[in-house]
Amino acid sequence: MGRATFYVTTPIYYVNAAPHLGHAYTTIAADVLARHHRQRGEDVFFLTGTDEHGEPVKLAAEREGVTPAELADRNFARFRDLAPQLGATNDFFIRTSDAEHKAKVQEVLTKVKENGHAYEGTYEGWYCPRCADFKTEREIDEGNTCPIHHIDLVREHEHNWFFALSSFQEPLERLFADHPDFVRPRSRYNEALSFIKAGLQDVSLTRRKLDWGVTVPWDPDQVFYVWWDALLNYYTALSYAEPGEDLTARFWPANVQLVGKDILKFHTIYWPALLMAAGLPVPEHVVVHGFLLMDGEKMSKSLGNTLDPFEVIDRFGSDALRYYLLRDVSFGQDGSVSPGAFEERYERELANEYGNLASRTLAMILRYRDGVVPAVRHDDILDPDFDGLDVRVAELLDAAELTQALDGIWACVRRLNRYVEEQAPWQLAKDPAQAGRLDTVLASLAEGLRVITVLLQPWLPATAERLLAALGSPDDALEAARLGARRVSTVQALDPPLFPKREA
Ligand code: ME8
Repeated sequence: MGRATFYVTTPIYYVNAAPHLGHAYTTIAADVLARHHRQRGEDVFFLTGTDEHGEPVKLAAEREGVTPAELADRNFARFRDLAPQLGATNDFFIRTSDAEHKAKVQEVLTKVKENGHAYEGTYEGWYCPRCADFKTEREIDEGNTCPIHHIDLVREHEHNWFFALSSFQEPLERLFADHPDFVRPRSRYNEALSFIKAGLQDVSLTRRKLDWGVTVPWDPDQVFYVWWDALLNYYTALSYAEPGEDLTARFWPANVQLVGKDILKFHTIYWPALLMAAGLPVPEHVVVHGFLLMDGEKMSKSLGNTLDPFEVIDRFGSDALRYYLLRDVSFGQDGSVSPGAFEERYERELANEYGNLASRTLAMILRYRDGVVPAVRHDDILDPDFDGLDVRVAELLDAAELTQALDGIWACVRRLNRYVEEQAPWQLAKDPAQAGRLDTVLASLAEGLRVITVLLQPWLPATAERLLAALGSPDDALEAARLGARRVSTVQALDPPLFPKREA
């Protein structure tokens, strides 16, 4: 049997403006999962990219006086470059303007039509051009406004091809019944299911009014409705991401598709229905996270109150940003973020709790044992906290509990700090009769630090690489994340420290 595979995706971001912290958030979360599954030795594929078609991009281009293609070319690069700056290890970056993507979209959607799920009809209803969303009655705010963008909805009347979404009512209900973890967390599963239960209406498959998109092969005056084109990226990318190799059979269906709650309907309802219509398997899990809030409002390009992730990374490094976002905002929920809260966590947790623990541990081993870690077994007193931690972290990440998993590891960072205070190695060092005890304490600190650092690697990859190197034990596989699983022999000092003090 081959290695287990793991395919994780982020939404593809609209190129109508520059990336902001909200986009960084999803990409970081996906990267944590990708890195964790690589630590398990799995064959991982991690996809992100840009959504370049449709009204959101076309309207933004008009406002800026450029063509949609020019706007896309300018902005896609900023999303592409953001990923590595976040420390994200995506295996491919898809653009929906890629010729291979467009051809594959045409192929799949033609199949949907051949399978009898498309028909011609007239759409009449409310539409949000920013969401590119045909709103149902229950998704409309007072005065016919968009609940996400707070702008007036447009009354659309157009003759299109339709996708027979309503005929997937029963198959979707069955999917949800058979796979209670198809959508995570549970509250989002319930939200999606109640949307289905309220009765599904057919949706436009194509748009006649728009020319910025993938041409409909059987009706070349039209383009496909941008959401179908966009959703299919998760599938099309596999066919051309690797030159000369089609990865579809290896990685489809996706294991985890991460999305923000704003696009729940598309990913938990439209997307599985489309795949069924095309005769393709549906993803294993759609994981829906909440919004990062600033001053209580959703941060978004159209609201204009964005916080620049590039700036945060410049000052504090990407690990600090990754840590802060996943620690401070309980994954799945909405949560406020602020520069003040960021700086506080940086100081108290990263610099003092973890950074100092690392510096002290290495400094004491250097001072008291010339940098050689005593070859003795770790202190049993740590076992209750460390035993099974690797398994708990893996289980929590399997359940998309990214914050809880991090919290669990952090409890052990704090445990080691208490251990230092309790054992007071600087006192033991004064008494030659306590040399054996000091050996145990130093070996336990080095080993504990190594284990938590391996476990923290998905959140703090650059830090983990540095610290594991300083500990002389670079192996960051998950199976190394147990006390005694690897030997730390000699250590080196860390200069500069892991999380240096910054000016406020
Ligand atoms: O919706 N908090 O693109 P988009 C947390 N192109 N996450 C946020 C966020 C916030 N304040 N703001 C944005 C689109 N996000 C479509 C998707 S997929 C086939 C097509 C993240 O540029 C979150 O993941 O508006 C959200 O779902 C996504 O960015 C929306 O990005």
